[in-house]
Amino acid sequence: MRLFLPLALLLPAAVSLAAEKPNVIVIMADDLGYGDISVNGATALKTPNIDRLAAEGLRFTSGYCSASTCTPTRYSFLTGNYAFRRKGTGVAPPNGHLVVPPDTFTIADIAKAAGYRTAVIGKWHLGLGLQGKGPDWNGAITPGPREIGFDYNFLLPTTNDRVPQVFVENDRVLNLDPKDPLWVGDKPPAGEHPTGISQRATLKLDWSHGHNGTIHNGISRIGFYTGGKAARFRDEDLADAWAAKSNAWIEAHPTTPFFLFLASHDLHVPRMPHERFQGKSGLGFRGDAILEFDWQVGEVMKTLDRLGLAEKTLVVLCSDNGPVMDDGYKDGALEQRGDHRAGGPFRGGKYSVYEGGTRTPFITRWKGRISPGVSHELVSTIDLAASLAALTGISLPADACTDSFDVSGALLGQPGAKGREHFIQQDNGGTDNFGFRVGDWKLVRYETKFANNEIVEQPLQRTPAPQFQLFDLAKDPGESTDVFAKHPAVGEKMKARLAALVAASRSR
Ligand code: NG6
Ligand code: CA
Repeated sequence: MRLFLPLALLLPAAVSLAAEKPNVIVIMADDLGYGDISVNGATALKTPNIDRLAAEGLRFTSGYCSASTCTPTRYSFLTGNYAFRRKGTGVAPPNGHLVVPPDTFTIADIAKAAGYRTAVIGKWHLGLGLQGKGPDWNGAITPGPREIGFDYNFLLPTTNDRVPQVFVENDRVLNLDPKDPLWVGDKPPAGEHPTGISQRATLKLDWSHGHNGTIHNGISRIGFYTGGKAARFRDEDLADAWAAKSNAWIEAHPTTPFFLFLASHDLHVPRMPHERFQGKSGLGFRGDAILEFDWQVGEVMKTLDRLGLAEKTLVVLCSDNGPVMDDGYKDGALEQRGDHRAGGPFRGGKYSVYEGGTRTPFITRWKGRISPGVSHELVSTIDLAASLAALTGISLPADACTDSFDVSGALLGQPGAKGREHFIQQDNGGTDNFGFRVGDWKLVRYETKFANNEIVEQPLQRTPAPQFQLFDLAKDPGESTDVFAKHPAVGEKMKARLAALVAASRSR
């Protein structure tokens, strides 16, 4: 009896939870450019699964990640805070500590507060372990995702051009033999240790810059490691691992609402797709990795269809930054690109605050709830936290998600619903270079007076640039004509507004 009463009282809530609150899957690609998918105009290759997602959902023409490198975008997606507000959120090194403080109220905490089960599967690249210590590779690797709201995690701990090539499941290196401990360092170990410099002739994928440390699977990396031989994976098998783990996790409890952050490693370097995708795009391994990513999207959709969950699940497809060709390995991306334009109509790519650095594929699908179409509203991965809170009826603590706006109406394509009014784009860490979009105006601010990777279809460049530039994206989406001198009042106003938003502790 005593048990019966609370259960009976809980029932209506549980029923309405299942009826109202969608499962949420955020599929984040790595270095996928706006123009890399056929639904956004690519013709050199086809992405049928992503195209189907778009045909059944909403495709955004102004969907952004918040930074043009990986770690700051992911930090902001999880926390709803601009990464430039917190030091140490630039690209994380192999032994980096967890850059999200465990007391942060994250998007995973929002999902948990709403009664969801939560998981992150795929590339992490936000550091693990305590500040000053980093990950204890041979012990319990905490704090990590479990300390910031994820019930389950299956990770590539850094990014695959950085060491080590092992999976972390929850807080342990998977399949680690204690008799063969894993050592990770930023200097080579004492004694004979083959690297991309000493054994360059043996590599199956040669490096072009950096990436000449420890060799694993014929590919040299950033950083050094020894041991953990039984735990090491093959680069070619990463996508299969993400698909298998995601499907298994979804299938384990399909009736409890869930939040899954599925972070693919495609198409980050070293691009080493599975053999069944190699050579299939005709654009080299970069194009083949796009096909592999598209396949992963298809696998998730198949699972949702099989379990009858497509009508109960909001799928968000996005990228962590814009495209890059040669990012450190000689994989032929530049030479074999043909007519393919990875950034679509936009200028700049990864590392850039021009549009191509952050304006990336962005698609939402919730069958039966989102009317298929195209949206020109401005939305960003940083808004997913506040939007999820709104969708699930969770009120945000005042000091949480300080730069995340509730754009849930725009994400669901509700008539008249608006996206953001303004948006700050950053490159890596720091408060140097910004893009700032207000309506169709775009201010570019280079404290460094150098633009990074402004022409994606060339080797990485650092080009001298004026400190401030203004573009009218309505007329000039490719940011080719600086109109600051023509519209000084607009430019000055945006300079001041950007400076104020950067100096403030929040924008929400
Ligand atoms: C850069 C690396 C690049 C890539 C990037 C991070 C060199 C020369 N370049 O420092 O290869 O790893 O960091 O990419 O080492 S991200 O998508 O994870 O942010
Ligand atoms: Ca990236």
